Amino acid sequence: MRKQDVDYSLYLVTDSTPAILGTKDICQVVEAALKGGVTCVQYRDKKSETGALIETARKLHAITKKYHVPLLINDRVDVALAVECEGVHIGQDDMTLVTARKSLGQDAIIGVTVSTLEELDTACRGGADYVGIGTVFATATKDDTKHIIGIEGVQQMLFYLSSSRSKVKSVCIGGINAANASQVMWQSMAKQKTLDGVAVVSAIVAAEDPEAAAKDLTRLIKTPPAFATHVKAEEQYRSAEILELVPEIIRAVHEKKPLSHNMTNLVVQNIAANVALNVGASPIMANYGEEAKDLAALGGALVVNMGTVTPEGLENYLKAIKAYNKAGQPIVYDPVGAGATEVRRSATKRILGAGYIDVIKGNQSEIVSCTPDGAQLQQRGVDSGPTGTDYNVAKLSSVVRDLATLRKNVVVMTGTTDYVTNGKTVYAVGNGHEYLGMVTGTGCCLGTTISAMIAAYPQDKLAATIAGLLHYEIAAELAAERDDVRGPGTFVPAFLDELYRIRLATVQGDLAWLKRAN
Ligand code: 3NM
Ligand code: MG
Repeated sequence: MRKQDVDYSLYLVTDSTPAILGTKDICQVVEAALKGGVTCVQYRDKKSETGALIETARKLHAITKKYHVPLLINDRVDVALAVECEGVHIGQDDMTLVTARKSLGQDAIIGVTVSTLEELDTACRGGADYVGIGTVFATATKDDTKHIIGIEGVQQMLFYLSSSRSKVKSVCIGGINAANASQVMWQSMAKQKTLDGVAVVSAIVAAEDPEAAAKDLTRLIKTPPAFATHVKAEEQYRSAEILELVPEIIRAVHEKKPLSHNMTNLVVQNIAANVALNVGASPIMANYGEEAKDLAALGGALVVNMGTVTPEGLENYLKAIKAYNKAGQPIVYDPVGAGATEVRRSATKRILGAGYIDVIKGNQSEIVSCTPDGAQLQQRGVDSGPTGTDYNVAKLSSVVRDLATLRKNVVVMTGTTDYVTNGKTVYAVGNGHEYLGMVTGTGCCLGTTISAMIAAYPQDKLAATIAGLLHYEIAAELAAERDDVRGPGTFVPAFLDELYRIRLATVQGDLAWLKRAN
């Protein structure tokens, strides 16, 4: 087998410790895994003596050869030489790539563990055949992991490989299993460059049936996750084209009456439920994560609103996100006050790391706090802008665009002008009224409105999000202008009226309200 032709798609790393291998026989596990579809095997044993290592490696090589799959040895060039297997995998604390290459020659496969861009660069320049990118998620299998890099970290590495037109192959490692494999493959993609595969230890070695586990993983890494099916990443509209879709989207909400499942804060539950009803959705305010599985099956959308986050609440959000991702139903995340406290910053990280979010909606500082380098930014209160930063329109546009590109989703940054993008064009929406800022919960209710739109119109979440913004903000304008509205207090009931009236008018074909879109 030529080393350039090696298939890294399901890369098994072995572990001989009782905690993972149990009482199973390592050779039987590897053979079962190969039957299940494993395409590359690394023998990793940090404890055994050299003699025993060589003996086991020899047996494993006899097995992998039958399946035409390469066997690599972790760290030990001497063992690889002794058994004449296909190569080695070296970590950052092991012997250098140059030394290993000298000993093994050009035809050997040499892989290197990388967790920073610097290490990746060194590995590429040094002639690595592939890199093992990690640690993606915290894992009990390796207790001395240095960096947990998340899917975002993997994506940065792929971005580098793509930009440098590198031919070095890549797999990622750390906490990969059947629940996240397809998501990791899809979400880490950068500039059309995908991982060549995933590397797993416990997902196969600790499995009761390693063959079935490998089969399952083989299928999952080739299948896009449920939530990816409706993403039109390439979509780009002229503004007028989006406006043409708006009535269709509002009608879809009216006809489907989608579930809007709100996990929201105590302040806004009542008004959010009323807003959902009047835009035509069916609201449920359910903060208990265990319910999410059943609710996700009803075909609606989830709103995760971090307004009054608690440790228990956070665990509930994470459960619900997993359930909605699994069902392929959309999620809106409202990172209320994301930068205000350490608790919220870390909650945001966990929420964004827990799964795929279809739409992130927040004010300037909240959106900035969701960006990889914005996590440091301090925020004064839940409604303030980023401090010490002079954000002009160009900067705001690039912040939302970069975040949407990174997340492969839709990002909405609200303000006097709202910015919406799926990572391509940034659309500015200038509608709304100052009364929205004088009543509590109106930002949160926009998240609820968007959830109704994307649940009813999942085939185009960008257009659905913009439809939600226009419906919502034009209703505010119409309400504020009414004679019976004399301030923020009388505004609230009038606003609910106008949300309702816009929906009915649209269903009846009266689109006069939409002429106010700007
Ligand atoms: N290397 P599991 S993480 C062997 O980050 C190894 O370099 C890692 O085990 C790294 O698939 C890891 O059971 C263990 O999470 C991965
Ligand atoms: Mg090592």
